[in-house]
Amino acid sequence: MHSLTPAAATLIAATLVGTAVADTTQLGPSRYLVDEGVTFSIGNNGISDFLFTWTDDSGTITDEPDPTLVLVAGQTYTFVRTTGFHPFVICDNTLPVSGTDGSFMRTTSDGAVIDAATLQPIANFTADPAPTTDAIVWTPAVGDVGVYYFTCRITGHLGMTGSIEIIEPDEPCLPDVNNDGMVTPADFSAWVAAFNAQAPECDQNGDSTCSPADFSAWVANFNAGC
Ligand SMILES: [Ca+2]
Ligand SMILES: [Ca+2]
Ligand SMILES: [Ca+2]
Ligand SMILES: [Cu+2]
Repeated sequence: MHSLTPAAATLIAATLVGTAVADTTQLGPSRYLVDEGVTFSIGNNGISDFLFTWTDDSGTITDEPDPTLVLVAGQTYTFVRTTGFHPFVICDNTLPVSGTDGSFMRTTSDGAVIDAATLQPIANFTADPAPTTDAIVWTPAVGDVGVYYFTCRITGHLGMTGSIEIIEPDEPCLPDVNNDGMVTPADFSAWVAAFNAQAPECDQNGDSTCSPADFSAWVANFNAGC
């Protein structure tokens, strides 16, 4: 059987340039892709906005007013209210709203309409205000892909509204052999280890076998990035 040494791996990896994969990507004004599960700490600005703060490998976003959150099915997101009043609820796309990213407005003051749009069971999709610790913990499934809204359950607080979009997960990132969320030269050593162990991660060309052909496939996948 062919075998590669870590020294050879280091030599080859030194010639490669990696691409980091962020957890939070700002897609536009008030629009954020958050592709790994995080905890959103949610304050508020009067009766105008919920203010979102979260931290991940990309850094910290602080007090973002009513962002549109693009979230990935299969990840677990936690929503915690950190200030008083203003129960935070997550609704489906039957909630009547107008506006766009960062400036959505609920267009109904009918509590029955809000409740009918709130995801079920309502108690699980309501984050009560502090000082409780009544977080929403949501792991949307692939079947949940679509558009949602969050809003304040207090009927007159129309401006405390924003959007959540659930998207399908990306294809697995093949060249990220060590599965640390980044494509770096360290993945070459990891690929060599997988090759020598005949581990599933060795297969970079999708033919379900681990062979020397997967070396050039790994290089191509690495250069393509994720
Ligand atoms: Ca607002
Ligand atoms: Ca990696
Ligand atoms: Ca293969
Ligand atoms: Cu409110």
